[in-house]
Amino acid sequence: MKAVILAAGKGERLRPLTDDRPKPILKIANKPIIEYILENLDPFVDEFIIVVKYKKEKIIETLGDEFHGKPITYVVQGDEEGTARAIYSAKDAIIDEEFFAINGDIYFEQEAIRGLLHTYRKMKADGGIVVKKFENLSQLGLVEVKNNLVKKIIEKPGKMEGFANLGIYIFNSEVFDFIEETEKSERGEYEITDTINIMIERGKRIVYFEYKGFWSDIGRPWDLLEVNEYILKTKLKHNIRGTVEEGATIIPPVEIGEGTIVRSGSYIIGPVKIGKNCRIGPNCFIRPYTSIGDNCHIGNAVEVKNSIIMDNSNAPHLNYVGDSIIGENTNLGAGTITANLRHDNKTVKVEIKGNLEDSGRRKLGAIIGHNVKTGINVSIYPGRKIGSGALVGPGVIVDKNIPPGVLVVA
Ligand code: TTP
Repeated sequence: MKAVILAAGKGERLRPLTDDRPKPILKIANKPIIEYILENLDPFVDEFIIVVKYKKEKIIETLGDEFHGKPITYVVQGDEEGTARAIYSAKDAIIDEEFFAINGDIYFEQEAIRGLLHTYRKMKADGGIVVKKFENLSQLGLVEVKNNLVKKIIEKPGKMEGFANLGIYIFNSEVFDFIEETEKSERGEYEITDTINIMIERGKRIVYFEYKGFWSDIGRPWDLLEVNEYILKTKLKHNIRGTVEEGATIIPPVEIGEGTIVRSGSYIIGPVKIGKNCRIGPNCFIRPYTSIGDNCHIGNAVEVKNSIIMDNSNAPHLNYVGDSIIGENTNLGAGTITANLRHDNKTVKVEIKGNLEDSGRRKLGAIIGHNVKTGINVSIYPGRKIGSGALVGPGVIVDKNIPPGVLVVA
């Protein structure tokens, strides 16, 4: 059986982290999002088909042409947008067979795939979808069900309780005929949920599997923190491969990669994951739910908590990084501080595609892109974004988002 993974989207809500790369290769707990999906599919499939478009070279470079010995075929989505067109791009690679189709930007447990396949086979259905009960479906798709079958899918139905569409499907090749009949939705895209509604109207039997485990649709920056926390909390095993100097304190579970040195006076409270060839300390404080990539430097008098720091980035002297995300190849100047809490204790709002959105989090720090440099004593307000390639001069107070590639001086 094959699996089609949709990875052609622009990931605009995740800017600046997607300024120069597609969302599925962003790392959470030091592994690209898409690799977790491939791992979940691995026992059930013999070939992966990845639909790419936006910055496609970066996905191909990251994954190569096989995963766990199984071939990966890349297909490029055409000009028309939407999940239905994304799936249609795989038509020539799927001849008269069943296949999984999965959004390339979600995190879930393998049980979702196993349960879907089992239900689909048992019911001899024409298609299937994974659902999960939510109290508030406003950002999700409502799946109405009756007599073990899907009745209808309604996009963003508002604040109500019900089964959400998790973006995990099983089809056979006849779905391509129904995609050809699918028209553009109100938001100007061809949606696979509309295709499923057409299939149901024509008497096709679409089954659902109710999944009860953790699932996250990684759309906005704080979703990365939520998934990072979940992975570290539930999967991390204490494993020290690097060197820990005498006088450093490590409270498990902490994973430390090969070639990393943790110097004296550092205090690390797990769950924390640190990649390869990092320099940690002396005298730093790393608190739970922190992932630090490869080749990073966390130096003297630096505190990091509940954050993601991607490969080749440094917080080398006198920094506080709290509830923040820092992209690759980024350097914080001495004294660069992220604020992660408002004085009025209100939840932090973040500008997403021009609209101010409530993250729902009382604590949220900075979202810093790739290849950024901040000068000494830069102070960053909660929920502010710094675009990739930006240079932020000494003493700047970042109270507004900074676009990519600009120089900002105090
Ligand atoms: P979305 O999350 O709706 O889109 P996106 O990833 O581009 O993000 P944003 O809205 O922030 O720009 O997409 C759901 C999944 O489908 C995701 O895995 C990307 C994929 N997709 C495609 O492969 N092709 C497409 O044309 C679209 C719209 C999405």
